[in-house]
Amino acid sequence: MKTEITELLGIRYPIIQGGMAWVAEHHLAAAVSEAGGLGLIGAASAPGEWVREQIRKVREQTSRPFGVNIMLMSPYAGDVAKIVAEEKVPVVTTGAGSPEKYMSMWKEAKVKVIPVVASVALARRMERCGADAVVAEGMESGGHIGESTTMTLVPQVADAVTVPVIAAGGMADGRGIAAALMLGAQGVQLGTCFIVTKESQVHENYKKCILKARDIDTRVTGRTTGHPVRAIRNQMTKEYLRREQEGASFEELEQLTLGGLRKAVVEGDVVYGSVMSGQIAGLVKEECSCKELLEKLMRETEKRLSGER
Ligand code: TUI
Repeated sequence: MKTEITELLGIRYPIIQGGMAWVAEHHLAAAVSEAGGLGLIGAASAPGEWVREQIRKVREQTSRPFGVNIMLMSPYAGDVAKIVAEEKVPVVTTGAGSPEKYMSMWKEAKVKVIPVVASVALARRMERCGADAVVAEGMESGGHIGESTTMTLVPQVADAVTVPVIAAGGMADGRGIAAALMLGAQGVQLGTCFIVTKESQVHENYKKCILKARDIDTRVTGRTTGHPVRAIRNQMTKEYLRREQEGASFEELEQLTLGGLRKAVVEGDVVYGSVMSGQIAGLVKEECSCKELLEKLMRETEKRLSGER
């Protein structure tokens, strides 16, 4: 399938794998890129040299385009931004802020820049400062989220900018992808369904948690602190929401989630850890390889787009 995104990025399918913290490492990113999507390394809060190593490992496994996602709240965001330019990574995506100050450095290195936005205002600002595309991410997504849903955000962003829009949040099959294309997107970014792939290195407990989740099993913590985060409900989200309602301080709440994602992804503590996931987890029912997943998604999408049910 050809879209403005497949042409811009030089990939076979208009599907990007989200830059999920702790989850999106070189095995997953390389598998997605090798299978025809765009794999991303999630830099999250990792130091620059860890990211450089991951970039080199992806390059050992595939010659296809891939990217790095920079979480702009990270203390290492500036270091990672520089390494992305030095290593001439084909694509950079950013989250949790505005990447304006790095833009000229990336442009000079011919890195394609795709900021993740949760509002029309930021999408417009990103286009003005030279973004090649934007990811419009709805609050159905896992992890750090904005206020708008994918259904409302994508068409409004698509009307507001001329660069291609990639939809994110709430999709895990061909119906969702076809719907996003109908809303004006030229591609999609998926996260939750890649967590359970064979190539994903996350702890087995984390995968099981996603596979058995139902439609109503995610919760959003941190709405009062200004850092809303969506994860599968467990003892941690229960306690967090109770303390949040009692008016606990930012510092107290922070203590509850500190290192929680690592605890869930690496140690498999899905009771007290942070099992970040999108609302679509209820639709994710089987573990398969990235290649199988991408092929199934595209088959389903083409079928829906041709009007078949
Ligand atoms: O960034 C994400 N998702 C994430 S980051 C993350 S790591 C983390 N771990 C623990 C606590 C908090 C974060 C986990 N998931 N998605 C992209 C995204 N960006 N969603 C929302 C935004 C966003 C929000 C506000 C982007 C820009 C913004 O305002 C920028 C500005 O300056 O106006």
